[in-house]
Amino acid sequence: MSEAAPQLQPADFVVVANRLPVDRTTDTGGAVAWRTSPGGLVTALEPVMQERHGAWVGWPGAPDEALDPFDYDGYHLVPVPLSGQEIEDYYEGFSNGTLWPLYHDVVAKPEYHREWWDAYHAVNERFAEATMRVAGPGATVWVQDYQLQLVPQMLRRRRPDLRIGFFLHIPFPPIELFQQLPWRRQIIEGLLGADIIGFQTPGGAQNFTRITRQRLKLETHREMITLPSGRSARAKAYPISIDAKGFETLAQSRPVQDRARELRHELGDPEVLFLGVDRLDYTKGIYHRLRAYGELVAERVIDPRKAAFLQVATPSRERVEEYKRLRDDVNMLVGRINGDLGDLRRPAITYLHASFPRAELAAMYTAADVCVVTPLRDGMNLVCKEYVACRSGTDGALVLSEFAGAAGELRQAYMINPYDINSMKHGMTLAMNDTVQNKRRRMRALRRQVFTHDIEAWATSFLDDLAAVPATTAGVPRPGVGAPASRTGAQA
Ligand code: ADQ
Repeated sequence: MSEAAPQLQPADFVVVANRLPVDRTTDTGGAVAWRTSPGGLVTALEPVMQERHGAWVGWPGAPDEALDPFDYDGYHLVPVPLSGQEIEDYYEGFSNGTLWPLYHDVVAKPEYHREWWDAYHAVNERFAEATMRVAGPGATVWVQDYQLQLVPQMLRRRRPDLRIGFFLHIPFPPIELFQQLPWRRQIIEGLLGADIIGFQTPGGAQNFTRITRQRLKLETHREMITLPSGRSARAKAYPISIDAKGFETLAQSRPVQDRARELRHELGDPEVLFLGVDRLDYTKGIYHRLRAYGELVAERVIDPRKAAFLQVATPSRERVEEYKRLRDDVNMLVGRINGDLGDLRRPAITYLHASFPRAELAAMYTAADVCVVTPLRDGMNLVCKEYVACRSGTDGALVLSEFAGAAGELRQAYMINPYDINSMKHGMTLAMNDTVQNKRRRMRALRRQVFTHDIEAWATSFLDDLAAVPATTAGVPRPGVGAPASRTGAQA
């Protein structure tokens, strides 16, 4: 799929993300090629990339790999290399051992290490450098997620002509938690380098605005934050979504419909099929959910001869300690529940620790009567939206945690508090036993929301807002938050 392109033309639209949107494949003859990695972000941005002469800056996914930029599917890919040590310190360390738990309500304990921070800073500089080189005069740059929060400011210092957007895919925590971070001031100033800072929920945007007001003493008015230079930054919610139509079409296809029937059969043709689909992450509440289900089975509220629970979990961040522990805990819990409660014909819970192709996921969503989504905290959560998109028969029931960003939109779900095991048990029971009429009414409302607010609408609303930011003259420095903290008098 990829063609070599040594001559790199300046791009008018640049996406900057930790990972490139492609995976490397090697065929049987040893030839290397690149394949688009599945994901909503790529799907949504590809048309814009192709139209606007785009470039995507990101890490190719393997250590110590210095690759030249190349053309792919009508846009540029600009690989940023990371050493093995940087993967440990910047990615597994600061991104996933410090920021991830801190931003998810400290559901695991964040670790603060100066060498992790140093690597985070250095890698952010490298991303900013690579972006600066590929972005044409006055280009639009869209920086993605928590791994790259310093990039907006670093970029603005180097290239005041750029329009810079930033989107945070995970929650932004309340000030009471955020202020634990030894490098809190640098992170806030890093983000303020953007013209628009996008969050999943209004709550996240408000947390951020409040911090700039209270700790940096900046003036704010609703979404707008005025910087000492006079420039404004806007903190606003843009709830991300999925390619709803794409999922629906896939789910309605003959092979997926057949596979859904086959799946139910393989699971013993249960009367009720529960489903959980997650990355194996401690924020997703997998352990809590399975415990609640185990209790329902133990109490015979659910009869394991009539019901089945399919839980699939993609392996994730396996070198990070907390994730290894979770993997063991879930294995042990499933073993215990099945040992105590399953029978020869059917385990109470079928647990698959693996990643599946999109079509197989669509078959699972199609097959499941109840989808159980119970994060302790989640920026948005796309699984619940994918499930809804696949239910074109307007049947099925969604059990959803109040702590998922999606809860703000999917109000007709069976809402639960994942910290309250009784609430979870009640939600699952209600979803299972509710009248067909009620379920349909709820599902119709959920589907309306997901189909009218899909990934394309998300990207368009962010990019339209960014395009409306007053243009700057290429090459003429425009005032920014590049000012050191002392000049702003800021003390975060
Ligand atoms: P994630 O934490 O990865 O994303 P989520 O939004 O649920 O969480 O997305 C997971 C994706 O992985 C879904 O598209 C799902 O289909 C897929 N997936 C899950 N299990 C799988 C399996 N076993 N095999 C194959 N695919 C699987 C972060 C934030 C979220 C936010 C997204 C997007 O944590 O809150 O919604 O970014 O912004």
